[in-house]
Amino acid sequence: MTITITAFERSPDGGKGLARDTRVRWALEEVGQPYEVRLVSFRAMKEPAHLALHPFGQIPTYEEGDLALFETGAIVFHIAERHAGLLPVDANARARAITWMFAAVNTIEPPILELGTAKLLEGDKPWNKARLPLVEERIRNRLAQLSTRLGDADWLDGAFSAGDLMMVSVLLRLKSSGILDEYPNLAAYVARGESRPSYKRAFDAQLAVYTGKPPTG
Ligand code: GTB
Repeated sequence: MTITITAFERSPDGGKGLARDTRVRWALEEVGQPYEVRLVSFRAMKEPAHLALHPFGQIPTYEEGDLALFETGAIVFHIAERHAGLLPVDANARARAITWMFAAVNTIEPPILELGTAKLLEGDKPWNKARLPLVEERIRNRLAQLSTRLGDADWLDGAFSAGDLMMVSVLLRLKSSGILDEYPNLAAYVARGESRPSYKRAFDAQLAVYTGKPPTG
């Protein structure tokens, strides 16, 4: 059955791979599933046809036969459940990998998103100068804890899993802030994720949308 995802017709990040279709593309590449992409404009995202797929009018969505999903955590989990390669077979190890998926979107991602909001949408507010360091501090607290847990391991719990895919995807958003580099083991962890051939294919595919040129790999 054909898998179709949606992505920005024109990503505001200029193809840096920060829009959330990249993590879905990455998961599909990891498990070797081909997929098609339907590009949507900001206007089309708010129209009934897209809202029927995504109640919040966002990308990405995931369609496979009569199944339609939204929310990247749920989409990546679905891919990982249906295809080998992203979740361990052992039941306890599998549960732990799923826990890391939730930790990525529930515990690590929220303060990182707050930083984006504070910088991009609230820069002109009189209280922004006082708020920004507080948001950055919340991120540092979480990164310090995550850094301690990762230690000198390659991945969060044994072999690379959907938990790492989600965590690396979430942390990538911090690269331009410089905060990630304060935690060398986390910076190396993200670089390890980015160096996976499946990530590179996903990255190149989303970049090709922006440049209009087909991926070279
Ligand atoms: N919780 C949802 C999920 O994980 O699927 C969040 C989905 C979401 O935020 N989608 C964004 C969207 O559709 C695109 S990824 N936004 C349009 C809208 O809400 O109207 C977020 C994103 C957007 C842009 C950049 N960027 O330019 O760097 C990075 C990330």
